Amino acid sequence: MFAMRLLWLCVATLALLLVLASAATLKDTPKERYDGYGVYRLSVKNKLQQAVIEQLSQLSSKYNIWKDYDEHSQEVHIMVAPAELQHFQALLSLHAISSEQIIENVQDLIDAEQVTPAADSAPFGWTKYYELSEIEAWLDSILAAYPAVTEEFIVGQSYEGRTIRGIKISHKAGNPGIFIESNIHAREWITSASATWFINELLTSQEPAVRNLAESYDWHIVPVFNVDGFEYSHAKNRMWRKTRQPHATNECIGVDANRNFDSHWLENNGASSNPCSETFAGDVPGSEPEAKALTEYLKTIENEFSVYISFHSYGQYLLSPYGHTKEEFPDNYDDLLEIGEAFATAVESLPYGTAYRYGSTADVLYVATGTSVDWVFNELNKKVAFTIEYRDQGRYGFILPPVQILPNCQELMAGMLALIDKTEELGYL
Ligand code: 0X9
Ligand code: ZN
Repeated sequence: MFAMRLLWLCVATLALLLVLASAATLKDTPKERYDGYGVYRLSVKNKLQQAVIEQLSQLSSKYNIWKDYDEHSQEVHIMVAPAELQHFQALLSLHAISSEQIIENVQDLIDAEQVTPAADSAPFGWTKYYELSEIEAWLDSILAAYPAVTEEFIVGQSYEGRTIRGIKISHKAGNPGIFIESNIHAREWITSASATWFINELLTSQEPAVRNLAESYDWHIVPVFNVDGFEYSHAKNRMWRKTRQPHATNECIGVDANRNFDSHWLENNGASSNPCSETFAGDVPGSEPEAKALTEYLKTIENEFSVYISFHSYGQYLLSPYGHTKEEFPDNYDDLLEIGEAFATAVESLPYGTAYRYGSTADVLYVATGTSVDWVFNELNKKVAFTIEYRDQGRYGFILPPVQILPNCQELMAGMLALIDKTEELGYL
């Protein structure tokens, strides 16, 4: 008996040590640096050029796709390691691919992103970006401050054992529901900054239109969905996109969670089967505990929401289904376009004049399969589901300067008010 207890104690201590050790590794190992890394806008005119870039993007330690090829812009944004530059330039000229440098030194932007106003001593705000623990502490304070109208919900656990948390804001029973999922892509930091701002507005704004938004709908909001990836993007690698689960015997870690859902999974080249690709779909649909947890959770609250929105950056788009094909469009595509137009017009009418394009993902951007939005639309049969791709169009890309957080949030609110108004007018809410 005593020996048994001792054995258990040893096992428990060992497990604790392992957890502590892995937590320590993340903090102790140095951060990935991006000195001299440039980002280039390539103009891609034919299939051969497309194939060359596709090949480059497989060399994941040297090249990183920031924005995939789309037929409208006929552009790719790609980050290149300094040691590769000569080879890269030679390849471009060999294949007559014209290019323009849009970011000279990614590390400079990462450094500048950390410089925040000295006067900003508030515990939480929207003039800087916060880590997961800070966002969670803020969420706790909000839940404590507004107990009558807020409630925490748990989507599930991540691969590394973190809890994926959400907040429900409800002023009365029977309200139609809107679900917001944010930061499924780790490096898209503006998405969780915008989600927390939006939560705060719903709870504190005195504007009649915002009060109406807050009180007439139930909001289910997950500010940071890809918790492992987000933590990793802060602690280790600012440019991390995927989840953190290792796959097979491969050295490349993680899956594009937004390709891992069971809707046209891995069809039509809308994702990659290569574990080193930034759009790796996973070994099977739902291979990622995060994606699996979200689908299970959404099924349990299926009757509690009618609109689904996923926050991303960058590019300035409001994207609707389908992602898997541009040969077909949803039955209610005209309505989705009308909602898109309302959103874009409202955003553009602000003094910033920021232009958003709208339409189906596959038509306006590129074919993407196994996305959360398409799963909700196709499998849960929710008729209004969108992806918002926030600022900008490549000047800063994923490293949107903190001074742009608030302007981006104002655009979100203007767009969201118009989106919900139009959705209601068309009878979906
Ligand atoms: O490729 C993606 O997953 C999204 N773009 S991003 O640059 N943020 O990675 C677009 C996905 C939108 N598509 C659908 N939800 N169908
Ligand atoms: Zn994204």
